[in-house]
Amino acid sequence: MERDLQIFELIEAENQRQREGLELIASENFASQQVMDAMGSVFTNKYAEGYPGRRYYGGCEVVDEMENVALERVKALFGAEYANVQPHSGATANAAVFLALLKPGAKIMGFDLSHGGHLTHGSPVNFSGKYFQPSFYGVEESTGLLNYDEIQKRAEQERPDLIICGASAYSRDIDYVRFRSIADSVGALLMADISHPSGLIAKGVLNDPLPHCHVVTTTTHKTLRGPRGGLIMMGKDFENPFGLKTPKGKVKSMSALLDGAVFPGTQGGPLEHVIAAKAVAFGEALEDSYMEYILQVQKNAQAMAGAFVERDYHLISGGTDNHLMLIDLRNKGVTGKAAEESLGKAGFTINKNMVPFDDKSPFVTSGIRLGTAALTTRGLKEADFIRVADMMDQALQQWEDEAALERIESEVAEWMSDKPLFAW
Ligand code: DSN
Repeated sequence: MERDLQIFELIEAENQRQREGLELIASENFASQQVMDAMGSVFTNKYAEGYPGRRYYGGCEVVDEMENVALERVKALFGAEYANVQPHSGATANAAVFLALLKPGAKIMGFDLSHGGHLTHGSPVNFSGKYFQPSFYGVEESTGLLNYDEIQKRAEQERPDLIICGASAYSRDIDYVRFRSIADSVGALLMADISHPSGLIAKGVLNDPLPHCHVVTTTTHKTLRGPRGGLIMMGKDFENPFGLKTPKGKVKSMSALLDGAVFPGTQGGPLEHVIAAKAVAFGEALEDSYMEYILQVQKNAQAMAGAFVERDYHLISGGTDNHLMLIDLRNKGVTGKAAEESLGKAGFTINKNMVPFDDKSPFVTSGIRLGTAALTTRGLKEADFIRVADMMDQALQQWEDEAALERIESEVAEWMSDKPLFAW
């Protein structure tokens, strides 16, 4: 069979695009070669519905061993008593948790998407807002921060069955102890979706939700730097505090409910090649070099945030504790959409983003979101991120000047030309 040049040429074009540009999308990263090798391995050929030791297919002995390694590594990484590495994505991990813990029509309370939450935390366009009754909390307009007294009041008004903490565009740490006390006070279960900061949480750089939240979900490809995928964990296999039942009416442990909700509840065959790549990434994250990487991600974010503030950019909450920042561009006379397009022409890959209390639509937006995880993987340090902020400022000041944007793009390509995607 001839090699599929059409697709492999496109893969090479994407490789070149990633190498020449400055990747600042907060949810992206560059996986190591061994993570990608595991993902492209023969495990892609194997069906393995079920769990290690209890599969619905023959020939699963090697898959079982590999999936158990993934489970042991991730439990050691997060200090978790329970993990399920099969969710195909963060969205399916969240869907499985809702299926396990809630009845259709149950009340959920999440972080408002336009304030930094996520689609799967109750958005009306998502399953979570269609099959459940959502309500939302947000940040304070004056500070850009979560106000836990207000969340408490909102929870008392709404009496949700499940509270979701965690966000995709919130640059500050989260008080999980306070969230648990709010959940307990209204009889709700508490789930943390740590998809964005999971790498920083794994290494103890941010607050740990596992001892406090009933369930924790995450993706594996953001700060965790693995393959695209999802993960569900519990710090402790809670003894089913609300007597939740299986469809057949049996009271089960939380872990049994969650496993059943992933398979057969929401998924069929697990992506064992992706699980192998997750195992490799968890192994990398257990190494000292990943600790250094995570500390550098945070230092870089602080350096870049400071550089933007010095250049009169309005950062929501004034700065960052993690790997990302949300910038309101209204004082700069450019929308998020125009900024994304112009910065793209200048060699920066970013995404437009709603800011809290935005007066523009999600297709236009007033802001942009930036993260440091990917460029830190390429080996950039604090001084480099100050240079990135300076070059972005120049591009934004000249956002309508095609020639200026082209000049900046050449400078970016020249700067990045000798930098590997994965430098650790
Ligand atoms: N799309 C992801 C992000 O960019 O944050 C969340 O799913």
